[in-house]
Order: sequence, then C-alpha cells, then structure tokens
Amino acid sequence: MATRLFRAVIMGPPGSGKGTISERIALSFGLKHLSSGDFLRDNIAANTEAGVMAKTYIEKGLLVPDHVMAHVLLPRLEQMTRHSWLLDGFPRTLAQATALDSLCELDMAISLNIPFETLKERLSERWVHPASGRVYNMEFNPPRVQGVDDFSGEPLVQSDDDKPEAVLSKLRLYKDIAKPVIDFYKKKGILHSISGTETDKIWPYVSSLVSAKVPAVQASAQAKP
Ligand code: G5P
Repeated sequence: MATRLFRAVIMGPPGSGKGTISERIALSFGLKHLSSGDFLRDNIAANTEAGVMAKTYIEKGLLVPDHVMAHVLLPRLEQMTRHSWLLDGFPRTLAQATALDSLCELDMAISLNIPFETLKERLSERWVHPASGRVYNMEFNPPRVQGVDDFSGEPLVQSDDDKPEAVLSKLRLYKDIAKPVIDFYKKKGILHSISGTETDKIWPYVSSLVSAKVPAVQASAQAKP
C-alpha cells in the first residue's frame, strides 16, 4: 500500500515571506521545499524552451502562462512519490490549482496576508545574488559583508521588479488571480489564512499548524504495512 505523505502549498503575494517560511518548514519538518520561482530560474539558467519563454514574462512582471508552469512543475511532482513536500508559489491561478488537484490530494494550503506597506518596505530592502537566486534583506537577513553574496563573494543587485510601482501592480494582479484559488481551498476545508507583518511572529503559528498535521500523517503511514 502507498505511504501517506504530507502535501502542502503556500501562497502569498510577492515578498510575503513564502520562501523564508518554506525554508523554515522544510528544515523543521524534513519536507522537500519546492519553489516554482526556483524551478523557473533553473530552466532559465539551463536555457530550456520553457525557460526562454518564462523569462519574457518574468521580466515584464507577469505570470508565466499556465501551460508552461504545468510543463515545468507537474512532471517534477509526479516523480516525488516518496517525499513529503511543500510547494511554494504554485498554484497561482485556478487552472493551476485544478491541475494540481488532479495529480494529488493536498493536506494543507497556507495563505499569507501581508499588508501592502510592509511588502513595499521589505522589497525595497531586498538584494539578490543573480547567479544563485539567493535573497537577502538588509534588515531581516543581511549578508555578512554589505553588498556581497555570502558564498560566492560576488556582488548583490537590486531588481527593477522590487520598485514600489512594480510591487503595487504585482500585488493588484495577485489579489485578483489568487481569490478563486483561495476560495477553492476554502471549499475543500484545507485553507489556513495567516495575517501579520513579521515572519518571526507568524512562524510559531505556522509551525504549530504543520506539527499538528505532520506527525499525524507520518503516524498513519507507519501504521500501514
Ligand atoms: P517567485 O520566485 O515565486 P514571488 O515574487 O512570488 O517570486 P518572492 O518575491 O520571492 O515571491 P516570497 O517568497 O513571498 O517573495 O518572500 P521571501 O523571498 O521569503 O521574502 C521577501 C523578502 O523579505 C526577502 O528579502 C526576505 O528576507 C524578507 N523578509 C521575510 N520576512 C521578513 C520580515 O518579517 N521582516 C523583514 N523586514 N523582511 C522579511 O516567482 C518569480 C516569478 O516567477 C513567475 C512569476 O512571474 C513571478 O513573479 N512565477 C509564476 N508564474 C505563473 N505561475 C506560477 N505558479 C509562478 N510561480 C512563479
């Protein structure tokens, strides 16, 4: 009989802390952290057909079309038959949510609600190491040496995408497109909406939500022959 694994998604607007919280969940509970943005960046770096197409959308601050996302992500998920995972940044649209639903049953959908002013401030403090995608925040998690990546020693850059006008338009787009996805998970009874302005204050709540579910899932898996 197949082992019952934990499957969850985390949603939220750009800068809401999906990546930061996902990393903490992955470390604390031993789940695989799968980031749609990282998958896209890998494809862009490898110059795949999907990566070339995705780049044109990401550069304009637009969502990558659903069929490209499905092509990049779903085969990877299909291979993950032995691991519990947390999917960060997918689904973003209702079409993506229904495609995921036909592939697997989710245990939990976490939706982060962070005020726009907070996102604007955070993103204006964000610096990225372009080659690796490593993200720093000058207040929250600064690099050891200002302006320089901790691992490669290469310079950090600030993206045009993190300017206030770009953040505002991305946030509007997010709100419109995410609503049907949030309703979809609400109807399924697996949605947990979490509001706050600081990741460190949100974290204990997220941690207790996941810990209430992960041992239960693992215990039921162990009980099976
Ligand atoms: P990504 O890579 O999924 P976004 O834009 O959705 O990118 P982003 O910007 O990476 O998400 P995040 O993961 O929600 O944000 O947040 P984060 O990186 O953890 O935190 C943001 C910053 O705030 C960091 O500097 C962090 O250190 C800091 N921070 C965190 N918590 C705190 C705090 O409490 N206080 C402070 N001061 N700072 C904090 O997707 C990239 C693009 O790929 C495409 C889209 O074009 C997207 O724009 N894409 C898709 N397109 C279609 N469908 C999909 N499913 C797609 N997935 C990706």
